[in-house]
Amino acid sequence: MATKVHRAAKADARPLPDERLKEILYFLKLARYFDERMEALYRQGRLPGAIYSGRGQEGTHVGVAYALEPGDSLFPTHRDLTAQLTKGLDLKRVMAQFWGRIDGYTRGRDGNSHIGDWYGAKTFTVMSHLPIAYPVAVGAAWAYKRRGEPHVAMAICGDGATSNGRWHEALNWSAVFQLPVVWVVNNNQYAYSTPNEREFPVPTIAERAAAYGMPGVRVDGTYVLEVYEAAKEAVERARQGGGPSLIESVSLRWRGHAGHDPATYVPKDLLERYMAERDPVRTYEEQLLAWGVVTKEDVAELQARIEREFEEGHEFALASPFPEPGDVTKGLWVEDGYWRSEPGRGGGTEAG
Ligand SMILES: Cc1ncc(C[n+]2csc(CCOP(=O)(O)OP(=O)(O)O)c2C)c(N)n1
Repeated sequence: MATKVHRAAKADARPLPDERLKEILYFLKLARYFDERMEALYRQGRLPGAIYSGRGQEGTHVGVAYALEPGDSLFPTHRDLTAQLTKGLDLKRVMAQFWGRIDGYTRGRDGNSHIGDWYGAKTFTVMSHLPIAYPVAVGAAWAYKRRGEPHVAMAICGDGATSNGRWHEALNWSAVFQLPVVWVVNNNQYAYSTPNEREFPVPTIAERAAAYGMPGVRVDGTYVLEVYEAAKEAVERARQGGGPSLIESVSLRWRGHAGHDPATYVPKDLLERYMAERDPVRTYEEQLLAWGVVTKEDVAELQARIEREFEEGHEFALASPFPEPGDVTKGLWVEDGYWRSEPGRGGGTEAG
């Protein structure tokens, strides 16, 4: 069955130079391949810990993160590893993390996507309590404003997390103080098994922005460029002192909450429709082919590169040692006036 290209393939519709459009394709395809391979390894019993698929949601993850500059910060959830990779996380260290090894971002303390890289990619470590990243992003954005720094904070959560009081407090505070922050809701239409109509009494999440006096927009999360353009506009508005914005990006996840959840609560015909007609990776690839931005050979080369990088990451992870039990408190504390990012290796940031 032929797949529809989402938008008319018009030359003047390209929002970015070709090289950057190709880079977005790289991140989308990396996300999909990583997700599929990690699930296969998990099901074969070769990957310990937990996996949280973002399949079908790649357009949101890549689109929002790609709109940030290196000095901006991202406050993600367990679901947003692809957004973190787009922001600059190192694939090898991510894989070492999943196998609980010392080269992972938490140096072997965890075995899943509860990670971040504050001093490098500027992504804040994922915390379980949803949507706790939102109030922490308020703090970062407030600091940027008070110090006069030109940075923007962006936080992501799912639709279910918007029912938690912290979500509303964060939006309210950010609007009262006109903070440089972008609020992203990655709406996959279900919070675990609870559908949107049981989560909130208004038709969309985006329209809740009006209650906090900020712009709210609803975008098609299966079309990465639509997500990117909305995010870019919100990020630049925040940077120029225009305050916070809310972006609701709608898609449908192809997998359940985590590796153990078969998601039988999602209607089969809805899922099949999304998979056949609104695959964010395939439709974007087809769009770039239609625009002449890539050839079929370029796409094959990109795929081969991604598969090679995955294999290298896997080998790196398995070769990395497990942590020593005595390392458990290292890297968590100030030692000799420095925050230690690496146990006993020095080179940390001076503690204030
Ligand atoms: C405060 C809080 N309550 C419950 C949970 C358990 N929990 C983890 S994910 C999840 C579903 C969240 O749904 P949604 O916010 O839509 O995000 P999604 O998982 O679909 O990306 C729940 C209830 C949690 N982590 N934090």
